[in-house]
Amino acid sequence: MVAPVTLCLELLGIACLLATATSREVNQFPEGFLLGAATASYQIEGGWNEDGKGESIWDHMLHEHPEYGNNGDNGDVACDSYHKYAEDVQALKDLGAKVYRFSISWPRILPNGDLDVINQPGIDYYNNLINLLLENDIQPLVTMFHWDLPQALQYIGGWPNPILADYFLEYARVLFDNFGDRVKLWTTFNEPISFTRGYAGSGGQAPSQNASGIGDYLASHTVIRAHAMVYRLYNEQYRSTQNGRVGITLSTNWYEPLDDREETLAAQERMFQFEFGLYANPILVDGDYPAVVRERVDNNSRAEGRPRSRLPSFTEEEKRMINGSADFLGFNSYTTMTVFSREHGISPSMDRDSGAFRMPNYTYPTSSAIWLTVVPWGFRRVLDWASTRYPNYPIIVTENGYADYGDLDDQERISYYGQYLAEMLKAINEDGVNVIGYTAWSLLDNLEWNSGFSVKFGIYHVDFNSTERTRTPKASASFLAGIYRNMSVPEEYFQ
Ligand code: GBH
Repeated sequence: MVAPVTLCLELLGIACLLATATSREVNQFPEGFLLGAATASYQIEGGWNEDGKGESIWDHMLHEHPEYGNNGDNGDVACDSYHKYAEDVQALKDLGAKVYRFSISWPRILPNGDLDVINQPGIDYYNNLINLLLENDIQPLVTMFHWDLPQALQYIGGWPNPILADYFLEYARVLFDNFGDRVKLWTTFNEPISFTRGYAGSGGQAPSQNASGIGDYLASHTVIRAHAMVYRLYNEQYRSTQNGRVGITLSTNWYEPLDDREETLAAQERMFQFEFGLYANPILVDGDYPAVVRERVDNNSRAEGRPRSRLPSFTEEEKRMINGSADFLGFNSYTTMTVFSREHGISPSMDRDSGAFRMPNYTYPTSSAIWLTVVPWGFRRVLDWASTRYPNYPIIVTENGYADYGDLDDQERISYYGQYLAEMLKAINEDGVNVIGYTAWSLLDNLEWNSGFSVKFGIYHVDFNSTERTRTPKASASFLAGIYRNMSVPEEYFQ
C-alpha cells in the first residue's frame, strides 16, 4: 500500500507525487503514467529488402519455408510502415498515446549484423519516425531486438554462439550514438524465452534450428550476457549525457495451480522459474540462474551421460556484471494458464527439465489465438507476483492485448482492455505495485509470426488486400482513447 509511505513523506514535509495517491480513486492512473501502444519491426514494416536492408532470420525462414507460416503470409510488405510511418504516428496521436513502443530492425541498420556496413537510409528511417513522434509529444520506447536477427549472424550460429554478445554490443552502440539524444527509454530484448525457442525445434520460431534443451539454453546464456554488456556500456559511456533508462522485456502468463497440493505448488514455482526466472533471476536478483533451474538441468544432464550441464555457467565477473543490470522491467502478459506437475516433452528439452505442464483453461472466454483466454484477475495476480519477487524495479507493461478475427466493432477487445486495465489499476492503487507505463499490443493488425495475418491484435484495422494498407480505427481505439484522455477506466469495469 502507498499510504504509509505517503504519510511518512508528508511528515517530513516533502512535496511528492505520492502525496496525491491517497486521494486517487482506484480507477485513476497515477499522474505521469505512460499510456500508449506497441508494435515490432518485422510485424509491421515491410520493405524487407529496400534501401540496403539486409535479410533477417524471419525473412530467410519464411522465404525458404512458406509452410512454416500461415497461408504464405510473411513480412515482405506487412503494414508497409516503412513507407506509412506518418500514418502510424497519426493513429497514435488520435489515440492520445503518450508513448510508442516500437522495435528497430538490426539488419536495416547493419545489413550484415556487423559494423562493415552502416546503412544510412535505415538510420534516416528511424530518425524520421522518432522526430515525428517527438513533434507530436509521443515518447519513443525502443526495443533493440524483437526477433529479427540479421541472417548473416545466423550463418555463424546465431545466439548460441557467445560472440553474438559482442555483435549486439556494437549494434547497441550505433543505436545510442544515433538515437540516444532523443530516445530515453530502451529495452534490449523482447521475450528471450520466446525467441530462444528458435534453437529448440523446427517449423516455428526462426531460425528453426533443432537443438532442443541445448541450443535454447546456450542462446539464453548469450542473451543475458549481451543484455548486461549493453546496460554497462550505457552506464559507462552514455548515461551521464543521455540520461535515459535501459531495461529488458520478459514475459509470463499467470500460472494457476490445478490444486493446492505441495507437488502442484512446486510445479507452479518451477514453471515461473523456467519461463521468467531464467532471465529475471540473473538480471534482477543475484547474477545467476534460479537454484531450481540449475539443479534440474544439471541432474538431467548427468543422467543423460553428459560430461557437462546443458545449462552453461557464468563466471564470477559475469555475475557481477549481470546482477542489477536494469533500470526497469518490461513486462508482457496476456493470459492465465493452469499448471501441474508432470514429466513431459522430448528429451532433452526445457519442458522436460521443468517437469511442469501448463494448459489454457477453456472455461474462460476464448480468442482467435489458441493460447489466449480472457482471465482478468490473473493479470493482477501476475503483477503482484512480479513486484513481490523482483521488488525495486519499476514495471512497464510493454504488451497486453486480445486477438480476434478483425471485426471493426470489436466488443470482445473492449471488454478485455476494460477488465485487464481495471485489474492493473487494482494492482497499482490497492496493492502498491509500481507500474509506470502500459503499451497495448497492438497499435495495428500485423504479421502475427507463424499465424500470419489471420490472428488480429490491432486496435487499428489494416486492409491487407489494398496496396494502401489503409488503417481504420476499431471501436477499441476510441474506447482506449477515452481511457487515455481521462486517465481513468470506466467504473463499470470495477464491479
Ligand atoms: C508476444 O509474444 C510478442 O512479443 C509479439 O510479437 C506477439 O505479436 C504478441 O505477443 C502476440 O502473440 O507457449 O503455450 O504460451 C507472445 C508470447 C509466446 C505467446 C508463445 C504464445 C505460444 C503458446 N507468445 N506462446 S504457449
